[in-house]
Formats: sequence, C-alpha cells, structure tokens
Amino acid sequence: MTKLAACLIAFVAAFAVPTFAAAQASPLIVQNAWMRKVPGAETAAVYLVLRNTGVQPVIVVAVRSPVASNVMLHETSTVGGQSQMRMHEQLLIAPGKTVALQPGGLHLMVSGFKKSPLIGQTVPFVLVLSNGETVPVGVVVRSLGAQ
Ligand SMILES: [Cu+2]
Repeated sequence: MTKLAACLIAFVAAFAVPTFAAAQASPLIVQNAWMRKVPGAETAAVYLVLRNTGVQPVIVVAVRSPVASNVMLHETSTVGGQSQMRMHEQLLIAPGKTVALQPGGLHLMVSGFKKSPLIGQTVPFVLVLSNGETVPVGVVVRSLGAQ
C-alpha cells in the first residue's frame, strides 16, 4: 500500500512538472494599453506595447473582449498620400523585441460593442497566443484627443 502511494506521488509529480512550467509567468509583457473611443463611433482603436522577454517568438493569433463581438489586428499605412488599413492574421514578437501598436500604425480594431465603454474605464481584453496561452490585458479608455 505504501509502495502504491509512493508510486502515485511519483506519477503525480512527473505530470505536475509540465503543469507548473506552463503556469509560469508569460514572457509577454503588455504595457500602456489604451483605447481611443470616439463618442458615437461604432469602432474604436486599441493601442499597446508588447514586449517579448522570452527566448522563443511570441505569436498573437487572436484578441477577444467580452465588451465587443469583433477585435481585429489592423495596420494603418499611407500609400500615395492616402491612409489605408490592412488586416493581419497574426502578430509575431521576436525574442527580446518590443512591438508597439500606436496611432498611425498597428492597432487593434474593435467593433460590435455590446456596451459603449466610458472614458476612464478599464476594459478587459485577452490576447490569444499560438501556443494556446491567453494573456489578460486591461485597456484604459481615453478621449478622442488622447495621444
Ligand atoms: Cu483599423
């Protein structure tokens, strides 16, 4: 009986190790997450800074929020003097690199608001990574004039 118990403990320990490894803090650090909300507009842009402190690439494959039905990864670029928005399927952050989503470039495009966020509120978002990991992000709602 004692032998069986010891065996079970060994078994549990063997399987617990990868679980603990997975539960470690994500190498992805999210900073300065904010949303520019234009009153009355049906879409809003979210900006944030993503830093990969790990040794493997981090790939964001989806973004979700309970407040909106649709979050897309967009990039604004100026082509021939005209501002255009392009959709990206995913966003790769190389090891040791920082990617800034900021006005005039990469951003998250949020649409289908279930409830209009108010200035000053922090709205929950979740980044879904290619390894299945999810990273929660609090996005602060700022006014139209915010930079
Ligand atoms: Cu956009």
